Amino acid sequence: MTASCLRVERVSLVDGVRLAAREPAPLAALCYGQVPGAPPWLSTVDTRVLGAGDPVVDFWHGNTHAEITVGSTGAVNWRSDGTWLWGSIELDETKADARDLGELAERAYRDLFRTLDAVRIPHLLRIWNYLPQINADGGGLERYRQFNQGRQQAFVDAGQAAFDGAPAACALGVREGGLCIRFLAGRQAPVPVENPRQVSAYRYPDTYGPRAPTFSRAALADVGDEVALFVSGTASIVGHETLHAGDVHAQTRETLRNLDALVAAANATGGTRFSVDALDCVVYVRHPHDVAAVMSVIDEVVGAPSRFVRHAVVLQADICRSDLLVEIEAHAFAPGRLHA
Ligand code: 3EB
Repeated sequence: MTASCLRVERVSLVDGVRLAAREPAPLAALCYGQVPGAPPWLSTVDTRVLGAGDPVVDFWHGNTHAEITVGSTGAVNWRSDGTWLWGSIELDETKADARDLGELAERAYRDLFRTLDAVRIPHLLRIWNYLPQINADGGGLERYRQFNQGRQQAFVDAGQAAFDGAPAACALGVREGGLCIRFLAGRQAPVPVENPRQVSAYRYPDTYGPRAPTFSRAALADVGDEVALFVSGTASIVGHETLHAGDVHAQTRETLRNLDALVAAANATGGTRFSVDALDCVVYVRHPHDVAAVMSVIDEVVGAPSRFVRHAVVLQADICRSDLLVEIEAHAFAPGRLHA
């Protein structure tokens, strides 16, 4: 069923530059790592690649036979093959005259929802958020908490699912640059998945900020005769509390336990057979000197020969709670069908 085909091809930047010239053009190219003078077809995530790694590109391919329409709606640059919609927002905070990061996020998300209306692809599946100075004080409130205020407000104002049914997401901190948001939307509502070990993020108590973060722990979507799994940023949180503050080994183990629980919950929901060792992941590490420790735990628990380890992208980034040292997000495809 090519009608809703979607797949991701993860390649090195060097191969990516070569492959970008291919026809048909991909729906999107999300590049992890710093690329001075990045070509316009690359959506870059401006963070350091850790370990021996070079920048990596995830090519998102939609319907190979459909023509790609390109447009912009407010702050959103978007591409669509008629079935899938990829959007990219970059807002320079120093130039936008927003009161704070919350107001900027609210505007960004307002334009995001206008884009879904304009392109008529209504359902958000996955969002990538990159916030400059995520843990810094924004004038009485941490900037991540301000972001959460504006994000949730925009969801509510647009009549979008801000609680149950929210899309999968991640929110990481980058040192400099603007507010950077990427998103993938489709024609069918995703099936949200929560982690039984964790309080849903949209139900976090207000000790983590006046408005809760807006995301589901994971989302499932039909993609032809396969099911796509989008795993949100996952960290060492049990219930709603951070565990193992200051212990990067234990945080990595706890994060992997959460991924296990989440994949089991996804399989129970969708009748699929995803497994952690076959996920394509991105590992965010706060302190570059922790990368060896993080990877040694992952090697030991998941297995060094696994696809998870072989395809892992390891990046330096700040995590949305200042006591979190590591966070892992992922996607995967497996045979199955959610909706008849
Ligand atoms: C957590 O579980 C860790 O604000 O969009 C993970 C994934 C986290 C997404 C977001 C935040 C977000 O709360 C942080």
